[in-house]
Amino acid sequence: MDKKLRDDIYIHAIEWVREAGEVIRDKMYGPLDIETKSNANDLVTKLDKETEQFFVAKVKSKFSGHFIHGEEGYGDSPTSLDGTVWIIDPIDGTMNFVHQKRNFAISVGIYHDGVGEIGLIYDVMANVLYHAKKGEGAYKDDVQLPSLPEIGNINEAIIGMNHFWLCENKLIEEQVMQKFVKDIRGTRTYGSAALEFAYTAEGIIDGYISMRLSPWDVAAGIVIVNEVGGITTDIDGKIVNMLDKSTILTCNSVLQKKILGMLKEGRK
Ligand code: 2AM
Ligand code: CA
Repeated sequence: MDKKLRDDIYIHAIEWVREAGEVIRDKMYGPLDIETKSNANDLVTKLDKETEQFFVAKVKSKFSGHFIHGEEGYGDSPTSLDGTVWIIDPIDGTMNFVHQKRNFAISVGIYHDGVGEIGLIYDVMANVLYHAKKGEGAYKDDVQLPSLPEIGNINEAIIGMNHFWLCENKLIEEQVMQKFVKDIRGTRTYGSAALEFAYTAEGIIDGYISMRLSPWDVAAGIVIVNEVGGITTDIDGKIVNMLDKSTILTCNSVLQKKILGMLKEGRK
């Protein structure tokens, strides 16, 4: 992608993410019109929808040839990654947004012909922006993030994951998941995949694993983690498909091999 064009897209994307965050902070204590989607705990609010509509309007007015792949379906729902595609989660961690009023993020990944070029994860309540352009490093606000810690033993690793995967896991034997949790140093559950990617990039957790995420949960995070030398695949070690749901493991490459090896033993 042309560097000048990418810089222009990046500047606008950051401006819109901050503007959307401000609107969310203003409106979040008003009526949220909470609905459920795939199950009783899969929540969506008026602000998820309005925020996505805001991005669709902004992107289409400034970059009319770009496509939008957004969680709430107001974009183009593209069937290919040809061209420039904005992969947007207007609120990642909606349960946190509704119940906790913190620990949710706006996640924007911008891909060109399938390559992740820009990643933005905005922690709305903390007013902290994690951002990266491919090949130019990852930043937390103005501070460049160093390369990931070279932790190579899983017994020193803190891994983000949802406890849900210990009780109902269609892909990995529960006993193997339990052994994994016992063998690592600790788990953390933040409830926002995007923030868990950002924390992995920051090195405050050593990785993040999930058995089911959507492209908008991970698109920005993959770009940011790449820039600090991390790697993201599905739990079989395959590249993540940005047009479909997927399992996810993100961490440094040494841990990745060890964790994939452990999980393979329990693969159903
Ligand atoms: P969301 O809040 O945008 O729905 C919670 O552990 C993480 O998983 C959040 O990033 C959440 O994103 C995502 N998530 C929740 N339910 C999901 C589902 N049914 N499919 C895919 N991702 C989901
Ligand atoms: Ca969401």
